[in-house]
Amino acid sequence: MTATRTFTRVMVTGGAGFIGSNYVHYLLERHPAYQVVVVDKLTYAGNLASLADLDGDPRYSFVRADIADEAAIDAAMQGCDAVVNFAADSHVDRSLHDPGGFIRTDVHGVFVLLEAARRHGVRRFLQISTDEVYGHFPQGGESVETDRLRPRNPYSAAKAGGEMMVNAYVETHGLDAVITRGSNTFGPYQYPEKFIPLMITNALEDQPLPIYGDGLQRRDWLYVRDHCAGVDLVLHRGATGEAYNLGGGNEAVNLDVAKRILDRLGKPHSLLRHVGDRPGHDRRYALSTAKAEALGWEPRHDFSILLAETIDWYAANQPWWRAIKSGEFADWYAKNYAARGVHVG
Ligand code: NAD
Ligand code: TDX
Repeated sequence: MTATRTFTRVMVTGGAGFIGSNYVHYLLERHPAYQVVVVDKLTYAGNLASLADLDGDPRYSFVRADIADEAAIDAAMQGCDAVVNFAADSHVDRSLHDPGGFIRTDVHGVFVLLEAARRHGVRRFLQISTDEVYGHFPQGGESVETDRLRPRNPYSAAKAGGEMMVNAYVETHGLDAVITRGSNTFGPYQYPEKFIPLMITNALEDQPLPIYGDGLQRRDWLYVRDHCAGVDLVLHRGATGEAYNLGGGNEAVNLDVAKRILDRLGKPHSLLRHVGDRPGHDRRYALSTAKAEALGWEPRHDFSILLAETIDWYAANQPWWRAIKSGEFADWYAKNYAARGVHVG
């Protein structure tokens, strides 16, 4: 029987991002006596609007800092007994343009957090990792936690590097750390560079939906709240030094997902545009989740309902994503998509 831990003050790094902000809400709902310290650099992907409802809540505080800044992290970690690290450069396409930034945050930043956690006697460290560390599994079957890591792009290589550093601190310093490897996550507050929110928001704007290559790549979709529930369970009950897969059990072909989005919004399939493929594009990810389920994780598998809810959220919350799309995003879109043959502007 695995013991359930409790904490008083949890540092959530990257808490202004997509999954991190959903997790901060989840954590305070599930554990109303906890304090949460959000540490976030507020890169293009960080958005305090996603946490605005917590302003004034005495349990919540926010520190703007880079996880690679030793002094700032040292100060922010005072009094924290757990750290959950969501902070990362997280978009594969951006790692093809600027891999250096990914090494700084996803490898070096993890090291800075681990060092601080060791010095402060943090009782539990949870590193948020990804199914991409396994590399792709094109022929059917599922990755299990003991499989060799074979990352195939700079993002996933950096995430695998972060995992290695976590393992080093478990082995050499006895740090109580755990790892989760989530699959493709979707839901409210996701930056619209990622596939599902990009397809939804482009459709709402009557813009073309860029499909990389043949569009027959497969992803396993995990609803963000299920991802948060898995993270929370592993934080409280995971065994030291172990990694846990968190997959949604919703394997789908990209092109089909895009068509479902168009159908829900009543938009024509003629908006689909096959464009130049992503270099080194992983064809398929799939995770065995038996280990997390043995711990008590129960994801809600109904992709149709959850995708429809997500589409409706983006349709109802247009100011949230329109503010993003009018800013830094426009430069990113021109840089990434013009090179793939999309007419931009
Ligand atoms: P996101 O890009 O939406 O958010 C990342 C957050 O981290 C942002 O708030 C950003 O400002 C912050 N950040 C970036 N660099 C930082 C730094 N150096 N210091 C402090 N803060 C920094 O990412 P997401 O999709 O919410 O992903 C969160 C985590 O989950 C990442 O570690 C990612 O690798 C992992 N993950 C994501 C998915 C997915 O499908 N989105 C799936 C599996 C795992
Ligand atoms: O414009 C697009 N067209 C397209 O066909 C984009 C942005 C994506 N795609 C394809 C590429 C992938 O096969 O859709 C699929 C999903 O792409 P992304 O949303 O970029 O996700 P992916 O590369 O699969 O990585 C995601 O899952 C693992 C997250 O971004 C990572 O942070 C996570 O670790």
